[in-house]
Amino acid sequence: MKRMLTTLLSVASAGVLAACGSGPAQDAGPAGGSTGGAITMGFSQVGAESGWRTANTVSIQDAAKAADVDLKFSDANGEQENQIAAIRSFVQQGVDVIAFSPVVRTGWDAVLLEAKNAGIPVILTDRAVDTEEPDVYKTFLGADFVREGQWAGEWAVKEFAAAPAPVNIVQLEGTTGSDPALERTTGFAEAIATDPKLTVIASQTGDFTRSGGKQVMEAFLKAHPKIDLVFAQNDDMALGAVEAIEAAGKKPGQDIKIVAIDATRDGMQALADGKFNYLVECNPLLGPELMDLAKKVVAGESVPARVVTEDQTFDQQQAAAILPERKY
Ligand code: GYE
Repeated sequence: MKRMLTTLLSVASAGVLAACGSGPAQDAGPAGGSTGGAITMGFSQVGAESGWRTANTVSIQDAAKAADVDLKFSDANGEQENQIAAIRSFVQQGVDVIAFSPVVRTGWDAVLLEAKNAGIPVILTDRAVDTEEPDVYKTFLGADFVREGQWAGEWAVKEFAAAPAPVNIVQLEGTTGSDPALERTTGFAEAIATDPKLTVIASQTGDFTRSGGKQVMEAFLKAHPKIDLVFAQNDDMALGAVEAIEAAGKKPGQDIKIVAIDATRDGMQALADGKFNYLVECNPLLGPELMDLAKKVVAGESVPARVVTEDQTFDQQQAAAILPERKY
């Protein structure tokens, strides 16, 4: 399947836009919560699988209040069918705009067409979908996941430049079929292909959770006597891997190196402590920019078809320096 949006129309930095205005101080709460405001947004969140996700949810709820957006927030607990049901209910309620972070990339055509036929604009937040249907969403706000994977791979190539062959890598993948898992795998593979000495000897999903990362890493440690590097597709799985490596009597960051993606506070702490070796950031603070795009879409203004967030990378020294001011 071909991804519908290929044009990069604008680059914007999420999380830096200051939201203004003061909405009612009610809690958006879990499923069905409502803040009362100028426009109504139905938002379907993936779940609460990671530190990144929690920071993302807080950002969206806070930004809705600040922007006077009446937010109907629904948590899908990692299930696509829950997201489809939530979106259907937003259509029935006649919200002004629907936003969602799709748990996986495929299987959205029917519900996206229902929203389109009801005249309700949709904004993809954080993750993309695969669809052949035209005009079923207005914009996609989120990071460049291929680039994130490439950054992790480029660091690995440099880090092991002088090491003897082979360099054995194990990969902890995110949720199977999700946009970030697919694209981070692609980007990482592309980058390490520049040095044939680096090989991914095992790759399995840890579902973006700490317990998943720990379990998979325990199995990898049993099956593979020589592991040089863990590439974890998010911080939580890398933190789970740290637990598994320590339980096996080895030193994470030294005996087995770790590169991960997200750069949340817990990840940054592990990097500053020398348990991780490198982090690629994925900014979860999408709320202010999402509210801004939603207001424009509802007002009939044109918005870029793709809004890419800006991310950076951190080594151990940079992590120690930035930690005191890291908010998420
Ligand atoms: O990296 C991971 C989360 O979609 C970018 O989902 C997001 C990813 C993030 O569970 O921690």
